[in-house]
Amino acid sequence: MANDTDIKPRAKTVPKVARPPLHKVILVNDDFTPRDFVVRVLKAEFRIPEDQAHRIMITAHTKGSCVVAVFTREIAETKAKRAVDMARGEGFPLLFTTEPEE
Ligand code: TYC
Repeated sequence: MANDTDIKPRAKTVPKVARPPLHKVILVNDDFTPRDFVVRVLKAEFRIPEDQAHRIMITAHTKGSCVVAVFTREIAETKAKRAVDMARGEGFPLLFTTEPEE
């Protein structure tokens, strides 16, 4: 039964779960790294299947760069660094950069 002591419920609070901002890993073209090696790095470090890795490599080769994938900042930076280290180990100038997604 309604009376003067009824407590008015507050407006429901919607719990906000903030999503971490994502960062792109970008593959940059160069004139020296062999195509096969670029594909091998994409497969090994980013777990990208052969056909997709080949398409990403060709896009970077023809357009100058290509987004490989997006991750949280730390994962993007770690993967980019490991991929670059893999290339340096073989003496290739291959470059992966990271940047925040719009
Ligand atoms: N341009 C290189 C070649 O012709 C291949 C290549 C593709 C290198 C993509 C880097 O991000 C790259 N051997």
